[in-house]
Amino acid sequence: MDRTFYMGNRKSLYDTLAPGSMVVMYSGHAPRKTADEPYPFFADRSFVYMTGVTKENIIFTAVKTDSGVEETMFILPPDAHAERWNGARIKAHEAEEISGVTKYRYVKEFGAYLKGLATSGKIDTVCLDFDKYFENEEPREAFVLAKIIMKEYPYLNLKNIHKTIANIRTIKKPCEIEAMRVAESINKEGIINMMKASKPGMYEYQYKAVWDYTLMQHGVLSPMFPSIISAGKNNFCIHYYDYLGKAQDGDMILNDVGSVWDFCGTDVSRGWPCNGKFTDKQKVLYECAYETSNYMFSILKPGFKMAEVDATAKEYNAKLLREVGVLGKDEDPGKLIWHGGAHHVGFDTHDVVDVAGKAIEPGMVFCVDVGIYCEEWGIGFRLEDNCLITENGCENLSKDVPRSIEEIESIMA
Ligand SMILES: [Mn+2]
Repeated sequence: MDRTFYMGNRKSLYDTLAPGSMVVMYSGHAPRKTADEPYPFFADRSFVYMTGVTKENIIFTAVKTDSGVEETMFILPPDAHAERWNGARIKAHEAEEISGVTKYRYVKEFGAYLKGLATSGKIDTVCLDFDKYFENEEPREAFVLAKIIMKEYPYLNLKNIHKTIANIRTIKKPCEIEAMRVAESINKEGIINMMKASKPGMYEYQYKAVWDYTLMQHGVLSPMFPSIISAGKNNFCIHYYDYLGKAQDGDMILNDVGSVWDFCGTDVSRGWPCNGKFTDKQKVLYECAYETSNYMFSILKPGFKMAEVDATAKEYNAKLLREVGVLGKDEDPGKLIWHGGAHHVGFDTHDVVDVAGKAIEPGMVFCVDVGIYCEEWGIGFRLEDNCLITENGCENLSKDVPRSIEEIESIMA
């Protein structure tokens, strides 16, 4: 991404703030895994969305006054010993090239910098991304700072900018869409490679190896999210990560995977018979999912209520399943349809967006996920694509990943 993207994102944030506001954002730190080994570091995605910087323990601040906005990034100081072991730390000119932020200090100066501002009368509000997901999670840096501010500078207001950032992240910029297109082309290659390699007796981890290999060949060192790749009855676990099962002749393979490019993620699911030939029962169920997905892409457009996407897909899918006699007239569709999946994708797989109660708008990208799980027949799979909303309708960004029975069978022949 060009730095003008990050500068534009920050400007959108500043436009929502009153003079006297100070923004503080953290890249985060990796939790400890075991012994002296931390988990691999993964920078906070809102921090990356605003700065492009992906290094650990970096702080970004912006102070808005009547005369403008002053941005400062706090980086780690040079440390020959630490850098010999763990690699070079980011330098000011490198961070400037990426982010467009021009003023730099070292992290250890942050406390004094904050004190100077807090006691100068220049700021009255500190704006933090209070991002909390799990009840018992370790408090993120924003919560730690908030505690300090309440104790040391109780006259300052605290403002939560989580929803504001989510709102800015909701509509994708053209460069994000272009990055997603690159990721989708890698998805296509990876999924076709898995389809071509597929055969009875193949282990789930062998499918995963094909997928990971394809991504690595494109310099995508890690997929967007932990890949879900399963065979047969394991497909009935929606978030399955064991990879130890073996495809038996007649099994369906399910995968729910996504590549990423320039931080922009994708999330695509396909299902196929491991032997390359759909049985009659697999065809009946697959056609229902396929028709439902096609129907959704034919109706989604600006103005459609976001909250109704999943319900509409479920209703249509249930209608088809009833028509073919798989679902009884009075049976609950929940028997076969276990989930929706209309989540937005972007810098996060389940993207941080603000769409509650809102209508669909151009530039939104979300998944259309149609899953059918028929335990009685031992067949479960999902068909998930990435829907970009356009001015007049929508576009299926993952349409080139084989979707129809004919396409899948001909690739696997
Ligand atoms: Mn999904």
